Amino acid sequence: MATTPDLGKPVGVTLDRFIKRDQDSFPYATGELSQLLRDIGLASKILNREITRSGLLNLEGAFGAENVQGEAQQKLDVVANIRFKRALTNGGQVCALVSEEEPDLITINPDANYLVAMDPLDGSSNIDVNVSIGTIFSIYRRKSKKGSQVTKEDVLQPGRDQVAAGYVLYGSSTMLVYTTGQGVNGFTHGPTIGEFFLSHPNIKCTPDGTIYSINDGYWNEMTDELRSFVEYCRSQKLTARYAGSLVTDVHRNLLKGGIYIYPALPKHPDGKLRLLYEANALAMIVEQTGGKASDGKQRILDILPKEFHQRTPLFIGSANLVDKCLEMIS
Ligand code: AHM
Ligand code: MG
Repeated sequence: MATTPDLGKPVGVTLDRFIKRDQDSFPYATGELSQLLRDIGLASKILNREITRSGLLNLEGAFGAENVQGEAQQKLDVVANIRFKRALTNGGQVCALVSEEEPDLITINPDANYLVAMDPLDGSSNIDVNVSIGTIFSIYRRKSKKGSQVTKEDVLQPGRDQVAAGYVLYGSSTMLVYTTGQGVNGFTHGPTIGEFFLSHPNIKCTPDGTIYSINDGYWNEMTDELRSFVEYCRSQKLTARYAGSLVTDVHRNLLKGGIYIYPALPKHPDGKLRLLYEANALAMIVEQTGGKASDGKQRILDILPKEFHQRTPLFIGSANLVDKCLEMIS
Protein backbone atom coordinates (compact mmCIF):
# COMPACT_ATOMS: atom_id res chain seq x y z
CA MET A 1 0.00 0.00 0.00
CA ALA A 2 1.40 3.42 -0.90
CA THR A 3 2.31 5.53 2.10
CA THR A 4 1.80 9.27 2.30
CA PRO A 5 5.10 11.15 2.64
CA ASP A 6 5.57 12.87 5.99
CA LEU A 7 5.52 16.50 4.92
CA GLY A 8 6.28 17.62 8.48
CA LYS A 9 9.90 16.46 8.25
CA PRO A 10 12.32 19.05 6.90
CA VAL A 11 13.88 16.59 4.43
CA GLY A 12 14.36 18.38 1.13
CA VAL A 13 14.94 21.82 2.63
CA THR A 14 17.91 23.56 1.02
CA LEU A 15 21.19 23.97 2.88
CA ASP A 16 20.84 27.77 2.91
CA ARG A 17 17.37 27.62 4.42
CA PHE A 18 18.46 25.02 6.95
CA ILE A 19 21.44 27.14 8.03
CA LYS A 20 19.05 30.06 8.59
CA ARG A 21 16.78 27.86 10.72
CA ASP A 22 19.80 26.69 12.68
CA GLN A 23 20.86 30.30 13.18
CA ASP A 24 17.41 31.26 14.47
CA SER A 25 17.76 28.72 17.27
CA PHE A 26 20.66 30.76 18.72
CA PRO A 27 19.07 33.93 20.16
CA TYR A 28 22.16 36.17 19.80
CA ALA A 29 23.39 34.82 16.48
CA THR A 30 24.66 37.56 14.17
CA GLY A 31 24.51 35.58 10.94
CA GLU A 32 28.31 35.58 10.53
CA LEU A 33 28.68 31.83 11.13
CA SER A 34 25.74 31.18 8.82
CA GLN A 35 27.42 33.18 6.08
CA LEU A 36 30.65 31.26 6.63
CA LEU A 37 28.84 27.93 6.34
CA ARG A 38 27.19 29.12 3.14
CA ASP A 39 30.62 30.14 1.78
CA ILE A 40 31.94 26.65 2.46
CA GLY A 41 28.86 25.19 0.75
CA LEU A 42 29.47 27.42 -2.28
CA ALA A 43 33.16 26.52 -2.57
CA SER A 44 32.36 22.83 -2.29
CA LYS A 45 29.86 23.11 -5.16
CA ILE A 46 32.51 24.79 -7.31
CA LEU A 47 35.08 22.16 -6.35
CA ASN A 48 32.56 19.40 -7.01
CA ARG A 49 32.25 20.70 -10.56
CA GLU A 50 36.05 20.60 -11.00
CA ILE A 51 36.24 17.07 -9.57
CA THR A 52 33.56 15.67 -11.84
CA ARG A 53 35.28 17.22 -14.88
CA SER A 54 38.86 16.57 -13.77
CA GLY A 55 39.44 13.66 -16.15
CA LEU A 56 38.47 15.88 -19.08
CA LEU A 57 40.31 19.02 -17.99
CA ASN A 58 43.72 17.44 -17.39
CA LEU A 59 43.27 18.07 -13.65
CA GLU A 60 44.31 14.56 -12.67
CA GLY A 61 47.77 13.64 -11.50
CA ALA A 62 50.57 15.31 -9.60
CA PHE A 63 51.05 19.07 -9.47
CA GLY A 64 54.82 18.70 -9.26
CA ALA A 65 55.35 20.18 -5.80
CA GLU A 66 55.21 18.99 -2.21
CA ASN A 67 53.04 20.36 0.58
CA VAL A 68 54.26 21.18 4.08
CA GLN A 69 54.03 17.51 5.05
CA GLY A 70 56.46 16.57 2.27
CA GLU A 71 53.67 14.84 0.35
CA ALA A 72 53.29 15.18 -3.40
CA GLN A 73 50.48 17.64 -4.14
CA GLN A 74 47.93 16.61 -6.72
CA LYS A 75 46.64 19.23 -9.14
CA LEU A 76 43.20 19.04 -7.53
CA ASP A 77 44.74 19.62 -4.06
CA VAL A 78 46.00 22.93 -5.35
CA VAL A 79 42.71 23.77 -7.09
CA ALA A 80 40.73 22.92 -3.94
CA ASN A 81 42.96 25.10 -1.79
CA ILE A 82 42.49 28.04 -4.16
CA ARG A 83 38.70 27.57 -4.36
CA PHE A 84 38.19 27.50 -0.60
CA LYS A 85 40.61 30.35 0.06
CA ARG A 86 38.83 32.49 -2.51
CA ALA A 87 35.34 31.70 -1.17
CA LEU A 88 36.40 32.41 2.42
CA THR A 89 38.12 35.63 1.37
CA ASN A 90 35.12 36.86 -0.62
CA GLY A 91 32.74 35.85 2.16
CA GLY A 92 34.61 38.01 4.67
CA GLN A 93 33.77 35.99 7.81
CA VAL A 94 37.16 34.37 8.40
CA CYS A 95 40.11 36.10 10.07
CA ALA A 96 42.58 33.32 9.32
CA LEU A 97 42.86 29.91 7.76
CA VAL A 98 45.06 26.87 8.37
CA SER A 99 45.19 24.62 5.33
CA GLU A 100 46.87 21.28 4.83
CA GLU A 101 48.34 22.71 1.66
CA GLU A 102 50.12 25.70 3.21
CA PRO A 103 52.80 25.80 5.92
CA ASP A 104 51.80 29.04 7.63
CA LEU A 105 48.68 30.65 8.95
CA ILE A 106 46.88 32.50 6.15
CA THR A 107 45.53 35.83 7.35
CA ILE A 108 42.28 36.77 5.61
CA ASN A 109 40.14 39.44 7.29
CA PRO A 110 41.37 40.76 10.67
CA ASP A 111 37.88 42.16 11.35
CA ALA A 112 36.25 38.74 11.27
CA ASN A 113 35.45 36.52 14.24
CA TYR A 114 36.07 33.02 12.94
CA LEU A 115 39.04 30.83 12.17
CA VAL A 116 38.94 27.87 9.83
CA ALA A 117 41.24 24.83 9.75
CA MET A 118 40.73 22.66 6.71
CA ASP A 119 41.96 19.90 4.49
CA PRO A 120 40.60 21.23 1.19
CA LEU A 121 40.85 17.84 -0.53
CA ASP A 122 41.47 14.72 1.51
CA GLY A 123 42.32 11.32 0.10
CA SER A 124 43.82 12.90 -2.98
CA SER A 125 45.74 9.74 -3.90
CA ASN A 126 42.29 8.42 -4.89
CA ILE A 127 41.56 11.19 -7.41
CA ASP A 128 42.99 9.46 -10.45
CA VAL A 129 41.04 6.27 -9.82
CA ASN A 130 37.57 7.76 -9.27
CA VAL A 131 37.35 6.74 -5.61
CA SER A 132 35.47 9.13 -3.30
CA ILE A 133 37.42 12.02 -1.80
CA GLY A 134 36.48 14.74 0.65
CA THR A 135 36.89 18.17 2.20
CA ILE A 136 37.16 18.47 6.00
CA PHE A 137 36.65 21.71 7.96
CA SER A 138 36.74 22.98 11.54
CA ILE A 139 35.49 26.39 12.64
CA TYR A 140 36.62 28.19 15.80
CA ARG A 141 35.83 31.56 17.31
CA ARG A 142 39.00 33.63 17.71
CA LYS A 143 40.18 34.46 21.24
CA SER A 144 41.92 37.73 20.41
CA LYS A 145 39.98 40.92 19.72
CA LYS A 146 38.45 41.54 16.32
CA GLY A 147 40.71 43.86 14.31
CA SER A 148 43.93 42.73 16.03
CA GLN A 149 46.48 40.38 14.51
CA VAL A 150 45.46 36.73 14.73
CA THR A 151 47.78 34.81 17.07
CA LYS A 152 49.01 31.23 17.17
CA GLU A 153 46.96 30.82 20.38
CA ASP A 154 43.81 31.71 18.45
CA VAL A 155 44.43 28.70 16.26
CA LEU A 156 45.76 26.19 18.78
CA GLN A 157 42.46 25.56 20.55
CA PRO A 158 41.33 22.09 21.62
CA GLY A 159 38.75 20.46 19.36
CA ARG A 160 36.06 20.71 22.03
CA ASP A 161 36.03 24.49 21.36
CA GLN A 162 34.99 24.09 17.73
CA VAL A 163 31.82 26.04 17.04
CA ALA A 164 31.09 24.02 13.93
CA ALA A 165 32.68 21.27 11.89
CA GLY A 166 31.90 19.21 8.87
CA TYR A 167 32.96 17.48 5.72
CA VAL A 168 32.01 17.22 2.09
CA LEU A 169 32.10 13.82 0.44
CA TYR A 170 32.56 13.80 -3.32
CA GLY A 171 31.23 10.32 -3.98
CA SER A 172 28.56 8.57 -5.99
CA SER A 173 26.64 11.62 -4.92
CA THR A 174 28.13 14.67 -3.25
CA MET A 175 27.17 15.26 0.37
CA LEU A 176 27.85 17.99 2.88
CA VAL A 177 27.58 16.91 6.52
CA TYR A 178 27.96 19.43 9.34
CA THR A 179 27.25 20.21 12.96
CA THR A 180 27.05 23.37 15.02
CA GLY A 181 26.91 21.29 18.19
CA GLN A 182 23.21 20.47 17.99
CA GLY A 183 23.32 17.17 16.16
CA VAL A 184 24.54 16.30 12.70
CA ASN A 185 22.72 16.77 9.43
CA GLY A 186 23.63 15.62 5.94
CA PHE A 187 22.77 17.36 2.66
CA THR A 188 22.91 15.79 -0.78
CA HIS A 189 23.84 17.85 -3.80
CA GLY A 190 21.27 17.91 -6.56
CA PRO A 191 23.55 18.24 -9.61
CA THR A 192 20.95 19.52 -12.03
CA ILE A 193 19.72 22.17 -9.61
CA GLY A 194 23.07 23.04 -8.08
CA GLU A 195 21.82 23.03 -4.48
CA PHE A 196 22.40 20.93 -1.38
CA PHE A 197 19.17 19.47 0.05
CA LEU A 198 18.69 17.98 3.50
CA SER A 199 18.67 14.22 2.97
CA HIS A 200 20.05 12.80 6.25
CA PRO A 201 18.52 14.67 9.20
CA ASN A 202 19.85 14.09 12.71
CA ILE A 203 22.36 11.34 11.87
CA LYS A 204 22.97 8.83 14.67
CA CYS A 205 25.85 6.36 14.82
CA THR A 206 24.80 2.97 16.12
CA PRO A 207 26.81 2.01 19.28
CA ASP A 208 27.60 -1.47 17.93
CA GLY A 209 29.06 -1.43 14.45
CA THR A 210 29.60 -4.17 11.91
CA ILE A 211 32.58 -2.71 10.03
CA TYR A 212 36.26 -2.25 10.86
CA SER A 213 38.49 -0.05 8.73
CA ILE A 214 42.27 -0.20 9.02
CA ASN A 215 45.04 -0.48 6.45
CA ASP A 216 45.83 -4.20 6.66
CA GLY A 217 49.08 -3.60 4.82
CA TYR A 218 50.50 -2.30 8.11
CA TRP A 219 49.82 -5.61 9.90
CA ASN A 220 53.51 -6.35 10.47
CA GLU A 221 54.05 -2.89 11.96
CA MET A 222 51.04 -2.95 14.30
CA THR A 223 51.47 -3.57 18.02
CA ASP A 224 50.46 -7.02 19.32
CA GLU A 225 47.55 -5.37 21.15
CA LEU A 226 46.21 -3.74 18.01
CA ARG A 227 46.58 -6.99 16.09
CA SER A 228 44.55 -8.69 18.84
CA PHE A 229 41.79 -6.14 18.32
CA VAL A 230 41.78 -6.75 14.57
CA GLU A 231 41.58 -10.49 15.28
CA TYR A 232 38.69 -9.78 17.66
CA CYS A 233 36.89 -7.93 14.82
CA ARG A 234 37.43 -10.91 12.53
CA SER A 235 36.22 -13.35 15.21
CA GLN A 236 33.04 -11.28 15.55
CA LYS A 237 32.60 -11.55 11.76
CA LEU A 238 32.83 -7.80 11.26
CA THR A 239 33.26 -6.67 7.67
CA ALA A 240 36.60 -5.14 6.60
CA ARG A 241 36.23 -1.95 4.54
CA TYR A 242 39.03 0.54 3.80
CA ALA A 243 38.87 3.03 0.96
CA GLY A 244 42.02 4.90 2.01
CA SER A 245 40.00 8.10 1.93
CA LEU A 246 39.28 9.28 5.46
CA VAL A 247 35.99 11.06 4.76
CA THR A 248 34.70 8.08 2.80
CA ASP A 249 35.68 5.58 5.50
CA VAL A 250 34.32 7.64 8.40
CA HIS A 251 31.12 8.57 6.57
CA ARG A 252 30.35 4.96 5.72
CA ASN A 253 30.99 3.84 9.29
CA LEU A 254 28.89 6.71 10.63
CA LEU A 255 25.88 5.60 8.60
CA LYS A 256 26.37 1.85 8.96
CA GLY A 257 28.20 1.51 12.27
CA GLY A 258 31.86 0.68 12.57
CA ILE A 259 35.33 1.72 13.65
CA TYR A 260 38.07 3.48 11.67
CA ILE A 261 41.64 3.19 12.90
CA TYR A 262 44.83 4.93 11.82
CA PRO A 263 47.39 3.98 14.46
CA ALA A 264 50.86 5.25 15.26
CA LEU A 265 53.29 3.25 13.10
CA PRO A 266 57.07 3.15 12.80
CA LYS A 267 56.83 5.31 9.66
CA HIS A 268 54.25 7.59 11.32
CA PRO A 269 55.19 7.56 15.04
CA ASP A 270 52.53 10.18 15.85
CA GLY A 271 49.97 8.78 13.42
CA LYS A 272 49.47 10.11 9.90
CA LEU A 273 46.29 12.14 10.20
CA ARG A 274 46.31 15.79 11.18
CA LEU A 275 44.67 16.85 14.43
CA LEU A 276 43.59 20.35 13.48
CA TYR A 277 41.91 19.77 10.16
CA GLU A 278 41.18 16.05 9.97
CA ALA A 279 40.72 14.39 13.38
CA ASN A 280 39.05 17.26 15.28
CA ALA A 281 36.28 17.91 12.77
CA LEU A 282 35.46 14.24 12.37
CA ALA A 283 35.61 13.71 16.15
CA MET A 284 33.08 16.50 16.71
CA ILE A 285 30.79 15.07 14.05
CA VAL A 286 31.06 11.50 15.35
CA GLU A 287 30.58 12.51 19.00
CA GLN A 288 27.53 14.52 18.02
CA THR A 289 26.03 11.35 16.55
CA GLY A 290 26.71 9.33 19.72
CA GLY A 291 30.07 7.85 18.66
CA LYS A 292 33.56 8.28 20.09
CA ALA A 293 37.00 9.44 18.93
CA SER A 294 40.31 8.88 20.69
CA ASP A 295 44.03 8.99 19.98
CA GLY A 296 44.33 5.73 21.92
CA LYS A 297 44.99 7.51 25.21
CA GLN A 298 42.64 10.45 25.36
CA ARG A 299 39.59 11.96 23.74
CA ILE A 300 40.60 13.65 20.47
CA LEU A 301 38.60 16.77 21.36
CA ASP A 302 40.57 17.25 24.61
CA ILE A 303 44.02 17.36 23.00
CA LEU A 304 45.63 20.79 23.24
CA PRO A 305 47.40 21.25 19.90
CA LYS A 306 50.97 22.56 19.81
CA GLU A 307 51.46 22.87 16.07
CA PHE A 308 49.23 23.71 13.09
CA HIS A 309 50.10 20.50 11.26
CA GLN A 310 50.31 18.19 14.28
CA ARG A 311 49.52 14.55 13.65
CA THR A 312 47.56 12.13 15.78
CA PRO A 313 46.63 8.45 15.85
CA LEU A 314 42.86 8.08 15.38
CA PHE A 315 40.34 5.53 16.67
CA ILE A 316 36.88 6.73 15.71
CA GLY A 317 33.36 5.41 15.25
CA SER A 318 30.69 3.42 17.06
CA ALA A 319 30.99 3.94 20.82
CA ASN A 320 31.11 0.30 21.94
CA LEU A 321 33.61 -0.67 19.26
CA VAL A 322 35.92 2.24 20.12
CA ASP A 323 35.64 1.37 23.83
CA LYS A 324 36.45 -2.27 23.11
CA CYS A 325 39.46 -1.28 21.03
CA LEU A 326 40.77 1.13 23.69
CA GLU A 327 40.32 -1.53 26.36
CA MET A 328 42.32 -4.05 24.32
CA ILE A 329 45.18 -1.73 23.33
CA SER A 330 45.74 0.00 26.67
P1 AHM B 1 46.03 13.09 2.60
O1 AHM B 1 45.56 14.15 3.57
O2 AHM B 1 47.42 13.35 2.12
O3 AHM B 1 45.05 12.85 1.50
O4 AHM B 1 46.20 11.72 3.46
C1 AHM B 1 45.20 11.32 4.31
C2 AHM B 1 44.67 10.01 3.85
C3 AHM B 1 43.33 9.69 4.46
O5 AHM B 1 42.28 10.14 3.67
C4 AHM B 1 43.36 8.20 4.53
O6 AHM B 1 42.51 7.69 5.52
C5 AHM B 1 44.80 7.90 4.78
O7 AHM B 1 45.53 8.99 4.27
C6 AHM B 1 45.22 6.66 4.10
O8 AHM B 1 46.56 6.41 4.39
P2 AHM B 1 47.25 5.01 4.06
O9 AHM B 1 47.41 4.95 2.58
O10 AHM B 1 48.56 5.04 4.79
O11 AHM B 1 46.35 3.92 4.58
MG1 MG C 1 44.14 14.88 4.31
